[in-house]
Amino acid sequence: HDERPRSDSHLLVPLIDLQGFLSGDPVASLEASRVVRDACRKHGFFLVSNHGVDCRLISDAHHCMDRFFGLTLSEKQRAQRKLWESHGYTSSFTGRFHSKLPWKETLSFRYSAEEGSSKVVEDYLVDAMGDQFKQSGGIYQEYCDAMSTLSLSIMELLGISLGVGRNCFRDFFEGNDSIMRLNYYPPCQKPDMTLGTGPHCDPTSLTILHQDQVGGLEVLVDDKWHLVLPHVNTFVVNIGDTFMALSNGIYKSCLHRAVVNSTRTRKSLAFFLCPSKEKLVRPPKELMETGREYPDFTWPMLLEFTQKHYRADMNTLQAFSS
Ligand code: AKG
Repeated sequence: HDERPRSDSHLLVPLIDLQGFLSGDPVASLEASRVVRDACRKHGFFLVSNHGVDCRLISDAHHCMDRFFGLTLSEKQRAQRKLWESHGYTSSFTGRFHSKLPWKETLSFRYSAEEGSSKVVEDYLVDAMGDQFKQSGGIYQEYCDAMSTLSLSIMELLGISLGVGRNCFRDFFEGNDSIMRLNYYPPCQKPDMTLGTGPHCDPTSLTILHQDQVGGLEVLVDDKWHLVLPHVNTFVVNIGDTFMALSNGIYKSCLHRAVVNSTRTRKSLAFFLCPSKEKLVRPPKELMETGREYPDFTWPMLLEFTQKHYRADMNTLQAFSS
């Protein structure tokens, strides 16, 4: 699906103003759940504004990325990701990897909303990078806390929109064990020859992405790539495979990718909501009246399958379920 040329159209992703929903306004909530339902049945992508996340925190999180990715390679490699781990630093530019790897550097870490894990992000960064990353660690800890809170509110909205009640999915993701990824895409002299992030569906449950103003996120809808234009102080939200299974296939997890450009570095912050490890992914019974699309599984089972068998031209969730 990564045929050239790059997309010249953009996707009309609905923008949901969350203010009314978050303050409990029933009319605004009904309208928001209707818009979410339409978008999630079609492609699983929508935007949220007035989400309650401090814009200062978002800009601090972007500045900390400049700080980390501006280090020398050997400094960044102190956090080098190990094979089969989802956490740590990766780079397409170290020469150790295959040239087909995407054109980017990433730093990923685990976030836990469980009691007693209130400093897991901060501790990880200080452990990997030393005390000079204490401040960045604190900022990413706060950012992930805000993402976890926002994703639980969005879970309420998804529950309402699917007619299973406000708390159904919210309760399921309390104590979530999630992943945060910082994506850093340097300019590329031949942007048409590569991709920043290759085409994939997120295996996780819900992604909350903040992209800077450069733009480059694309979604495949009706066999065509469409740009998702950046909006200030707005998050891109999308359904992942785990939530697609939880909704018994009613809500879609959709292929997306990121392209690069020849002049500007692009950055994005992706928070991937995941259930805690032992939770059984099984749709609520109201959504299974006409049968089941997928067997029960736990998130680590799907993660392991995706890491071992991922192919851009394959529907991972379907392959995992068959
Ligand atoms: C990912 O990190 O999985 C993405 O899809 C990133 C998309 C982007 O950078 O816009």
